[in-house]
Amino acid sequence: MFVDTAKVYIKAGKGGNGAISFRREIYIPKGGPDGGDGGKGGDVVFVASKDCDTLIDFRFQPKLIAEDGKAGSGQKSSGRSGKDLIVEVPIGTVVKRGDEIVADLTHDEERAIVAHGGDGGYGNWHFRSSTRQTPRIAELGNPGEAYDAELELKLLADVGLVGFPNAGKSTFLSVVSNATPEIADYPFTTITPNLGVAKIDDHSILIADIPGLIEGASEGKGLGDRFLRHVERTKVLLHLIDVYTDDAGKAYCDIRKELANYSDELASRPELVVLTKIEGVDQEIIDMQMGAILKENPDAKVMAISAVAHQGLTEVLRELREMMAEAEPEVEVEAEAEPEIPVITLEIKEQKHRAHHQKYQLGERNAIQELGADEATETDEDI
Ligand SMILES: Nc1nc2c(ncn2[C@@H]2O[C@H](COP(=O)(O)OP(=O)(O)OP(=O)(O)O)[C@@H](O)[C@H]2O)c(=O)[nH]1
Ligand SMILES: [Mg+2]
Repeated sequence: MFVDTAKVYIKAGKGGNGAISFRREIYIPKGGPDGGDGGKGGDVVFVASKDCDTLIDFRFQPKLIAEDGKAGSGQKSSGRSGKDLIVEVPIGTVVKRGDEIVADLTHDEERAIVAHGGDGGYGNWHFRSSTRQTPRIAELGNPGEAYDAELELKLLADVGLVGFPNAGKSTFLSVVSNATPEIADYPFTTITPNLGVAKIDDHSILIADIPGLIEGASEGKGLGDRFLRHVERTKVLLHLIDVYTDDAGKAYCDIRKELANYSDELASRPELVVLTKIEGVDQEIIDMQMGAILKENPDAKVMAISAVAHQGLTEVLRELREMMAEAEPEVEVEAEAEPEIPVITLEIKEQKHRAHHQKYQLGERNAIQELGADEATETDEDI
């Protein structure tokens, strides 16, 4: 089953608590504080994978929770960090938190942290100072990010096929590409999108075939217009019209109206209009239907093909290729710049340390309150 939306709960791990502990060793009656820091909570990380093509798994696993960090312990031991939760998603997955887009994974193996784990708390070893030799305070770990997310799959293709049911969209895809979509002489044969790669003049064109649209699709008629999400990100639309239709001009306008109702952006996408099934049809009829389309839109680019007789296909692919290049001029790829290496100087470390001390200069009572005394991890180690 092809599933292109899912709702999931995402939660990163909580940071481990810092420990309150004091050194207890024979011959050292008053050992100093030695409570270690808590470990960082695990992140929730999404990775796009070409081996994954629907969001169906998330319907069965709606909670994605990364591991918490472990608490610190005595002898300045830091707690172990929580493991990141790595989740594979299809290429083209958009992660939304309300209206905010948290991630949009468009390439194979692209990664995004969709929820950050909380930092671990400092152990009491961090809070020693000349005036406070027995700090009975430690920090709690921070909670990890958590939210309800909406996942949406929007296929990434160069060309999107639109048109009425039976216009010949899947047939076109099957003859120009490696795809093997279902084809039949009844409307709504295609109920889930198909992708195929066509080759033309040493270039590849990724084409998306979606279910047919009908008048009123934007109000839910037929299969509705929700599949248009899969052509939303294409560079060019290929609008197919059956040459046997009564009035190609009206057919053209009906589909244009549905595209406009879906989004202005989609309606303004470069479009190639193509009459299909022209083998065995008089040139007069073809000209008449082309004229009817041009009457509605004098700027329309109109061509004619027969997928069955392999007529006009190369010309259409070449035109699509040119339109794609115009839509997105190819940029010469520059050598990748050296990634900037973050430099942490001793000075920055010192500043961090000082900031922490200042925070707790308020006095032990405040700090303990902040910790919630009973929540602290207390370790006494006797040897
Ligand atoms: N004669 C002729 N028939 C064609 C041609 N292309 C497609 N057909 C026929 O038209 C019918 C519909 O073709 P499909 O490719 O399934 O049409 P579609 O646009 O994908 O239809 P939906 O998936 O229902 O939206 C089938 O019976 C095809 O065999 C063509 O070039 N010539
Ligand atoms: Mg089809």
